Amino acid sequence: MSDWNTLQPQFIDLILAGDDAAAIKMAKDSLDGGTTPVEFFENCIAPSLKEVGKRFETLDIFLPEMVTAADTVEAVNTEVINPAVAEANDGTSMSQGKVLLATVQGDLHDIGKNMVGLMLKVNGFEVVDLGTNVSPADIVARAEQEEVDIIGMSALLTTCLPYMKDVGDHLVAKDIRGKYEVIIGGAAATPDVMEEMGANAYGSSAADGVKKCKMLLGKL
Ligand code: B1M
Repeated sequence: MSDWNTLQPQFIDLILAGDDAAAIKMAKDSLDGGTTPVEFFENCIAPSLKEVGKRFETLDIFLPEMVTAADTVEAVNTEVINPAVAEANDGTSMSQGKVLLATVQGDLHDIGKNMVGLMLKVNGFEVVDLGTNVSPADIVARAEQEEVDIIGMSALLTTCLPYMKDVGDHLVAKDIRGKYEVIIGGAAATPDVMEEMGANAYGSSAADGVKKCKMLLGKL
C-alpha cells in the first residue's frame, strides 16, 4: 500500500527538478509494490501537478519550472504508466462505442485528456483523439465525419470554457445535437459548466470519464 502523503512531496520535488530517472524509478517501485498505474496517476501524478499549479499561481515557481514538471510527468507516463495501463486491457474485443476527444481551442493541456483516451481504449472504446487547441467547428466536423457516439472535450483554462459551449451551439444550429452524447472534463470544467453548456455528463477523473461514457451509452 503506497503512502501518498510521503510519496507526493518527493514526487513534486523530482518533477520540479526535472529528474526523469528518479521520478521514473519512484513510479516503477510503486507499481512493483502493488500500486496500480491508475492509482499512481490519480493519487500521485495528478495531485502533484495540481500542487505545481498552485505554486505557479502564488509565484513560488515560474513557467519554466511548470514546463519541466510537465515534461518529467510525460516521461513517467511514457516509460511506466501508459504501458502498464495498456497491459491491463481486459481483452474486450467488442467496441463499447466511439469517442471523439479534444482539448478545446486555445488550450494546450493534454496530460489528463491523454489518460482519459488511454483508459477509454483499455475499456474497449474506439477513440478519435484530435489533440489540443481544436476549434468548435473542427470538433463538430470530425464528429460527423467519424460517426462517433460521444464528443468528449477537455479544458484546463477557464478562458477556453466558452469554446465548449460553442460546440453545443454548433450542434444545435446544425440540428444534430440529438445525435451525440457530450461529456466534458479537465480542471476548468465543473458540473455547473456541464449544465450551462447543456452537456450530458461531466468526468471528474479519467476513471470517472470512462464510467460516464459507459453510462451514456447504456453499457453500465
Ligand atoms: Co498550465 N495552467 N498553463 N501548463 N497547467 C493550469 C491549468 C493552471 C490552473 C495553473 C495555475 O495557475 N494554477 C492555469 C490555468 C488558470 C485558469 O485558467 N484558471 C494554467 C495556466 C495559466 C497556463 C498558461 C497560460 C501559463 C502561461 O503561459 N503563462 C499556459 C497556457 C498554455 C495553453 O494552454 N495555451 C500553460 C501551460 C502549461 C504547460 C505547457 C507548462 C503544462 C501543460 C503540459 C501538457 O499538458 N502537455 C501546464 C501544466 C502542467 C499545468 C498544471 C500544473 C497541471 C495540468 C495537468 O496536467 N494536470 C495546471 C494546474 C492544475 O491543473 N490545477 C495548469 C493533471 C491532469 C491529470 O489533470 O487535465 O485536470 P486534468 O485531468 C484529469 C481530470 O480533470 C479528468 O481526468 C484527468 C485525470 O484524472 N479529465 C477528464 C480531464 N479531461 C477529461 C475529459 C473527460 C473526462 C475527464 O471527458 C471528455
